[in-house]
Amino acid sequence: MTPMRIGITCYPTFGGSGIIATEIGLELARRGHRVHFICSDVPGRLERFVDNVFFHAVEVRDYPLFDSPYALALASKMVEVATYESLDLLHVHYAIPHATSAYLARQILGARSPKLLTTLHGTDITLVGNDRTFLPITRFSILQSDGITVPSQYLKDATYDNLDVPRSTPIEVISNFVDAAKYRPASEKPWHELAHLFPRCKDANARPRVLIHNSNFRPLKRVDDVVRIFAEVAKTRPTVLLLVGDGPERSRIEGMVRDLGLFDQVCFLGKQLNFVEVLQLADVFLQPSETESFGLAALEAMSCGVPVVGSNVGGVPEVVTDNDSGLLFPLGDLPAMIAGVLRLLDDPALHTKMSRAARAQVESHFQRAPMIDRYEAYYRTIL
Ligand code: GMT
Repeated sequence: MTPMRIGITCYPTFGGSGIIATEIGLELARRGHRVHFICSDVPGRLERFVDNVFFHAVEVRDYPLFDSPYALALASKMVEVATYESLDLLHVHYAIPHATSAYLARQILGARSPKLLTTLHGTDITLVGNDRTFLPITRFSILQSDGITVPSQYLKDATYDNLDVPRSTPIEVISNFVDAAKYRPASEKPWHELAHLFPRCKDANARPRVLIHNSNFRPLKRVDDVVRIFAEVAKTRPTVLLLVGDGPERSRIEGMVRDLGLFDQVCFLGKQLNFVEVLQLADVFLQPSETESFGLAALEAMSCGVPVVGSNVGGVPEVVTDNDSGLLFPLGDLPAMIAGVLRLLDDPALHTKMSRAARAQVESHFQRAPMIDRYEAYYRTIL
């Protein structure tokens, strides 16, 4: 089949939307399509010098008179790349402002315009549901797209409900996915590989249990709940906590950990591009979020055979099956989450069962290749 020329725009962060956009682009390039990333910076997981992959930086300059908005710089860059590279399709991730910039670019390009696919990810919809500042422009830009995808049925419903999008508007649910060959369970969990992070637990014979959390440390991730769960569990079981990621809540959480006297048992790993080896060493992944359209971080943990304990919110139950690949509880129910972690730590048979179920669920429902097949087929339908 004819290779397509595709432009991809995403936030170049360590967040799930950037990871999914990058993985889609890399896999499409491996399949022979020409992929142009149009972003403000190189996405974290984008491998450089890959055949068929090109990167175009959106430059947001400082001017003395006016703020130079990213949305306009992006629209201009989209026009440039679409013209020079004869793009067939623009695939933008996260509606605000990417779908709006793409709309503007397409108005400028007129008949030469590429088609537009918008993938919604999470707060681009749920935030607009609560704070209507961007409602008209987001709703309009989404409706101007030739195709819309979401990673969960939950986000599809939220888009209809929160944005007042007519239910007759087609929205495809294409799940997020993981590279299950890379994110796989470790055959053993050698504690010595982590021991140096926790000087007080040097004794190789006394392997503590490992809890892990990975997020962008925004308030909705409720990282303080992660710490509270850990603090309670660590009172009676030798346990350490690994915190991956960084963001606005990091300093407050670090202060909280120190105030609770837990600093020796908690390691802040900061932003990590590749932490699969660390994930493989964990016993439980904690995700007490206020909301998640999907929860890609939990899926990566499941792929490594790490069961999830967290809140039963948003699209999470479409990813984690309660009592099978993890334990889900009402938002903020910390006593229940603590009891859930203790159950998993104290019952090795239950832990093994859930670990295997988590991995099996990834293998049967969340593999990369079938999801890219669906995106590829959807691109062709749109075109
Ligand atoms: O919308 C956000 O909060 C950011 C976004 C991101 O870039 O990670 O997260 C959303 O998209 C991810 C990828 O589809 C999902 O795994 C996250 O659950 C989702 N976040 C929220 O819904 C809060």
